[in-house]
Amino acid sequence: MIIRRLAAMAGVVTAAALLPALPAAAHGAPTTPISRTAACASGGSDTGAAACKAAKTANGGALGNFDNLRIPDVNGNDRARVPDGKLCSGGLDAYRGLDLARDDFPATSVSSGQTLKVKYRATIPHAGSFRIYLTNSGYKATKKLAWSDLGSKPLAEVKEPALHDGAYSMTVKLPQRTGRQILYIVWETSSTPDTYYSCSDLSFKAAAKPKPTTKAPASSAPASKKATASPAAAAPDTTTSAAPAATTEPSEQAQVLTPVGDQSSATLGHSLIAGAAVLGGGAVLWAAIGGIRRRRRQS
Ligand SMILES: [Cu+2]
Repeated sequence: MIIRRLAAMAGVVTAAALLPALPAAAHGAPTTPISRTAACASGGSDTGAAACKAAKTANGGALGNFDNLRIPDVNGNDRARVPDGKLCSGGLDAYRGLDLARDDFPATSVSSGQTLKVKYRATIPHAGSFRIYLTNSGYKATKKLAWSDLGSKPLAEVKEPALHDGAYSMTVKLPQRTGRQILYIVWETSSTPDTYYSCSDLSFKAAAKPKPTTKAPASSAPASKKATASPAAAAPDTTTSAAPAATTEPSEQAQVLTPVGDQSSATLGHSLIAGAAVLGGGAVLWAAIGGIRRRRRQS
């Protein structure tokens, strides 16, 4: 009898140990400007971009969950833990396709000097701080991202930003850049051991050309307006390498993403949720085993 009870208990403990791997393992990633994880990885907005398809192929199938690119116990030593050339994947196998050196990952169109809104979707909020880096002007999208591309200091450091509608909101002023760049965001949480990494591709608009100094006569104003309007509007767009479909509207992105337990409070870490899952699962299993044993005794 004692042996049977012990065996049943062992079964519950084993099953409970497997449970945390199932749900509730979801945390966060930037949706504005859209990150490679949010654009390409599982549970993201599934943009279907060619770069995302290539990333999945390079990964040998599906990528990991968009909000789960994290490494435990980094404690601020990002450069020691994340290898050069693997910054976008954090060096994690499940995301290695995101390291591809391509200039057509879904990108956000920005301007030099712009104050950029950053929305970091928190499927499970955690206390912590963000370090936001931008690639140097010498960065080339044809090379895999390395730490030397980012400079020694982040563009911005934000501690405990406000959480609005399931996303941390921050702003960062963009310096002078041209063409393709990457906003590299590190989220070091303090309520869990994890640090999260992400690459958001940016496409800087070409600087506005100085207006031609020749003034048209006043009488021809309506005609010249029409003539200059369309070429001027079309010209800057062609300088970005992203296809029009690839540049994404931030507000739409957030809605497409599938939230997982996004209403949990900041203090309620995923470890607590996992713990609850273990207890709940254990109770269900215990009841089930009890039922089987009772039935066996009756027969
Ligand atoms: Cu988490």
